[in-house]
Amino acid sequence: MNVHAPALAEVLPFDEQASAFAGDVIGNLSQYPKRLSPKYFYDAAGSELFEQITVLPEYYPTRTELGILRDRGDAIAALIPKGAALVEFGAGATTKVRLLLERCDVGAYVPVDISGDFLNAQADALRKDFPGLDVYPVAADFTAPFALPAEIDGMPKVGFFPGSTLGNFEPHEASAFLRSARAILGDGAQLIIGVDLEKDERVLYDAYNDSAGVTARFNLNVLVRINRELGGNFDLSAFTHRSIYNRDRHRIEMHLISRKAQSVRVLGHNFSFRPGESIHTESSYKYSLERFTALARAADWKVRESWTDKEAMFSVHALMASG
Ligand code: AVJ
Repeated sequence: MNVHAPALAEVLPFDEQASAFAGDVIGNLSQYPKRLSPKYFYDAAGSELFEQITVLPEYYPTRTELGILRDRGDAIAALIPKGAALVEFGAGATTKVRLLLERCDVGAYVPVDISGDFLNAQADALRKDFPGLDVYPVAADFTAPFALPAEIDGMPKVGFFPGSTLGNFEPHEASAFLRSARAILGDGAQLIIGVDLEKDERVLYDAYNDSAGVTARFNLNVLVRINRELGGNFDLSAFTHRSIYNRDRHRIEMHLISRKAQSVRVLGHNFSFRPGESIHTESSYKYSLERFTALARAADWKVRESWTDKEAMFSVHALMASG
């Protein structure tokens, strides 16, 4: 469902990103069950909360993936051809890519992210620490097709997609993303990708229900953002954070549960909630090595090498374009 421009013009300096956000929110809250896309968690406050999540004792993915990139960094870097263009899908903190850049001789680094401001700050920091590295930031939503900068034409391409962001996609979207990355990077490309693994349910549960309540604030922040950017009137105290592991679908689900019967207005639309009704705000799929390999193959990638930590909590894969 699309929001009409005149309805938005009253509340917002109208631009494309705001309009996509508005359209998604109105459309997704109009459905049953209600949902919101996890890509909207990451405004400035949400990105800061996510950084806090990554260092929580219960949240194992970030530190485990960093451990793999450190311990196996030389083997991973050895797969990256000299002079390759390293294209990072969704560039957050630069900690992970630095582990690769320190170990290989790339021709260019291309961070792709929806948030342009963040990208430029990050590009400047990298240029300072890696003098001589050509950085070509691309401000784009990497879940849709985008063009690579002409400067990297002719360089071998290596994609980098850490953080198990793939887990946020529904299986059909994950497969579409892998295909689109394959098309964007082209023949002969590689993709280094971090994927969170299925494991003990208690460990999964705790990682998304931390005792300090940071994940709850992260989840609720999307309502704060709707209130601010779309003139919504969500009462934060009337919603509770809940994460559950859905075993049949191999995924953590985050929800915001309405504590009471209530009605909320966003951009002139009314949304009513029953007591206990949920907004499904995120799915975080957990893969087995077999299911990930099958997914990659179906999207014309071949698994060249895979690495996990000792306890097989998290995995990093080097894929090669096939087909
Ligand atoms: C950034 C999508 C990998 O799913 O673990 C962390 C986001 N959500 N805690 C994840 C998140 C709640 C995270 N990803």
